[in-house]
Amino acid sequence: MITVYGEGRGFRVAWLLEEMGLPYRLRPVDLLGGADDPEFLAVNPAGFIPAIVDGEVTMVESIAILEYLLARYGPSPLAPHAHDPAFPAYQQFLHLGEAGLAGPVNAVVATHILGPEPEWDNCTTRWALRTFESRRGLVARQLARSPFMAGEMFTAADISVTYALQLAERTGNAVPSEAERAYLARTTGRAAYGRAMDSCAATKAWVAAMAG
Ligand SMILES: N[C@@H](CCC(=O)N[C@@H](CS)C(=O)NCC(=O)O)C(=O)O
Repeated sequence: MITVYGEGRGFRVAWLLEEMGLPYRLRPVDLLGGADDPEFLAVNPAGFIPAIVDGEVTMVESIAILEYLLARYGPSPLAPHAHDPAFPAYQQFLHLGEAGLAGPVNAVVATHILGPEPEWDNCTTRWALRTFESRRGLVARQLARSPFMAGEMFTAADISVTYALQLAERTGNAVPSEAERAYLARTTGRAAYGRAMDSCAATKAWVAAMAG
């Protein structure tokens, strides 16, 4: 049984596990509560989420975890083979979803959570948002060409990018374009997305609270 520690980007992991039909349990981690959590810190002494424990394997970094699960428990249509024409775009957008999109948004979100309001607008947060927007342009270009990041088929790259676009929208850092909205409807309309949302109680509560 795979244990997923923490939601946030752990949602990506839960979604993939649901897509692949692999059993898992979600172990909540309260990052903001500041509570001592020795069991979690023994898994990830760096104290960030998500982390997984799969038997002898302990891992962090959501995209690396997706790649691990696909490689160890695949093959899966969610990860095109290296010689598949969809592979380069798959690999690029799988990583761009974190390195180019969600990562920069993190700088803005963390500043808002941790810093006093007069410090929210600074050169680092402005840089982070410009970085996010420029990479978002690559997503827009891809959506003008194909329904999913790697082409005609839904892949783990869409799990990565969907999470990033949702993070930016939910934290008030982006308003989805019409093409992004249609894309998000395609990706989040999947049954596995709904099951992941059901198992990620904190994410579900956050989204419900936002919907009013
Ligand atoms: N690149 C990492 C980012 C992980 C990350 O920033 N996680 C956030 C919550 S989603 C977190 O734990 N922040 C608190 C911290 O970094 O101490 C990944 O994709 O897993």
